[in-house]
Amino acid sequence: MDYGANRRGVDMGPSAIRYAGLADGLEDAGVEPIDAGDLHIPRAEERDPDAAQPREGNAKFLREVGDVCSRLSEEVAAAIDEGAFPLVLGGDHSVAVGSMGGASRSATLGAVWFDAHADLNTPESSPSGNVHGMPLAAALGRGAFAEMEWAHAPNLREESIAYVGLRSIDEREREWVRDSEMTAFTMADIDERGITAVVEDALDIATAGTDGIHVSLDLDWLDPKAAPGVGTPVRGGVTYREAHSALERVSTRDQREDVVRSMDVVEVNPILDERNETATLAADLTASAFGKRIL
Ligand code: B3U
Ligand code: MN
Ligand code: MN
Repeated sequence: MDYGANRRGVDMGPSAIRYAGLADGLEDAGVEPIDAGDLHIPRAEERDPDAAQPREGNAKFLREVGDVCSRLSEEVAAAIDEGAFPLVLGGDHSVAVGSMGGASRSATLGAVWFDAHADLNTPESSPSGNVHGMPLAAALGRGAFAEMEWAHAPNLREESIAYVGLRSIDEREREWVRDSEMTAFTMADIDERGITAVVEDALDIATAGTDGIHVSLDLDWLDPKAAPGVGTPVRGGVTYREAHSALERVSTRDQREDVVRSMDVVEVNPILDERNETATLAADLTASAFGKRIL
């Protein structure tokens, strides 16, 4: 879906990622992929973005996002119950509310958030009204989301959330991240300490005291040179190699400790992409996260 994004087109992300060879990459990683297909998403043109506004603030297509996330949450919870691993392809980042809602239903959950942005706006604070800038606030039930049952991820632990690669943050978000129990590793931390050490720390934080973790990969985490096909590119992101290294760390940890419960890969926008490069990168990084290696 693209209800939560600032630019149209991320709804085509899943097709592009599939076309780029996701299933083959997962098989190379030793995984048996089952494609559960797409959730039905009514066309945005037929909907009024302002039909269900919160009492205060602005959140476009809130009803539609809520409806999709409720259905997604059911699917994710059912997949986990069946012993499968839910890999959710966005779509814009608001789908993560459904992923984390489903994954935290029967387990305490931490999260590693690979993103340029903090995604902690509430409808009251959002400068854009785009829900893709709000999924963590929604899942934590902050601000206007407190009253929305679909938004709240029941057992997501704030102190077990770690950002990796943060570099674009709004004023209110900055205060909230500082005041929160979350841990933020910014691009400056990666510059200083290297991607490997930072990702290991993020995994330590997310796994400590939780039953498992959600991994959320927003493609705008990468530098726009490596991932041009995103709606809100921000210069100064991680490189192609750093990104692979990071997701390889995730899989190594998971192979050792079986900690990853769910993952989403979001914000690939084929309209803005160059020859499906960003979708291909998304597929390759996902394969790395599931254990695909060079040798
Ligand atoms: N923080 C801004 C920009 C943004 C957040 N996430 C994305 N863009 N992709 C906002 O609109 O909330
Ligand atoms: Mn995001
Ligand atoms: Mn982002």
